[in-house]
Amino acid sequence: MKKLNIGLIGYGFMGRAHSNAYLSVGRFFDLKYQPVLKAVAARNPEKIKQFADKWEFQSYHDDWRQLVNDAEIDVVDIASPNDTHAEIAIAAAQAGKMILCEKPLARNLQEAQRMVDAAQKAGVRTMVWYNYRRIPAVAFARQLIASGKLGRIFHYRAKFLQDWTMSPDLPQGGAALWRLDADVAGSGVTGDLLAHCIDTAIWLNGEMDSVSAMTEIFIKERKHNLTGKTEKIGIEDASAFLARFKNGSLATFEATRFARGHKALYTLEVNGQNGSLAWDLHDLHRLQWFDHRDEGVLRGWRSVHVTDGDHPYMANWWVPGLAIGYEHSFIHQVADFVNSIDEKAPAEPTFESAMQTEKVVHAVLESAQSGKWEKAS
Ligand code: SOE
Repeated sequence: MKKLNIGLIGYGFMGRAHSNAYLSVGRFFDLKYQPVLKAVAARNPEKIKQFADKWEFQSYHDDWRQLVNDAEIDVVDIASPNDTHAEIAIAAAQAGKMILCEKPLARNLQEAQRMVDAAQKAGVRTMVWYNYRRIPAVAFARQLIASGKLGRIFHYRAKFLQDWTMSPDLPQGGAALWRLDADVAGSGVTGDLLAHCIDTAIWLNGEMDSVSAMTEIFIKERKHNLTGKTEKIGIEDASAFLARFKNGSLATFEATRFARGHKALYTLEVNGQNGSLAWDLHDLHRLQWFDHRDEGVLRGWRSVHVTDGDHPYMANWWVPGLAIGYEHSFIHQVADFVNSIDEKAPAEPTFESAMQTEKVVHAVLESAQSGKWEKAS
């Protein structure tokens, strides 16, 4: 089988999720190319060596430019903090590489557009790691909606709740806490958490027309790990918005890092003319389904265990009834990307289609400032 040489940038939480996916995918999926962990790059020379050894990368660099300019690398995979995405992606496009990039695509709309332009100019394949699309129950929800089973959609409802930043003693900045530093992250929960909800929503229910949002920074200052000084916080701790979709449906979205007791509660619900569906990340292998066309006396919510060979991706795993988890969504995304190479249709979302999510994120932040409804596409 032909090899696909991967050059990964970043060794954090996502560096591990992606490395695991490249190593596992060929054992479970029939692939046109076999990913090879060719090189990994990050700033800290010691840590990157340890990471390369642990995950069996063939080489490592403490400067991502060496990896991007290596003629043997086919795919540059950006799993480093948000402030690095644009510079690396543009250099990778100019070097003619395929590019995978962690979400959100960039810190803001302008940076994201420059990435899209560079990739289009170079004619290179791209994909953004919105992994929740590849959870079998979520992919199954998409099949049900696309088949028309729900009929006309009236409502979409999503939330992503966490509580890990509630302590005022938690500092901002540096390796593990760059998500709290506005210069690095771009935005707070809007780009970090709502971006997932928006990506899934657009995929399931089409484009959004307009949004009306509110955001809040509950803790206004935190010590900065890099300067040692107490500095202003520029990222929102909570963000909620109302949306109108182009198909006429109404929606509510909420994300926060201040929902005490919740660690990563991503839930979504869709209500249509004939039925409704609901999904919860804490029970990710189940899809709740209600069909109004059922016989009246038997009508009720069904909890479908999405582990059958007929369910999306599941034929590649165990026997019916045995569940898979979070990390598998990344494996599915690699499988889809690798098998899209040489095909006309790209694996979604590409940089270009992820701009729809970037536009909504931008509109949400604008609306929270202006206090007005803002166009989202
Ligand atoms: C933040 O805590 C975070 O890790 C996000 O950055 C991820 O994208 C999300 O999937 C889980 O939460």
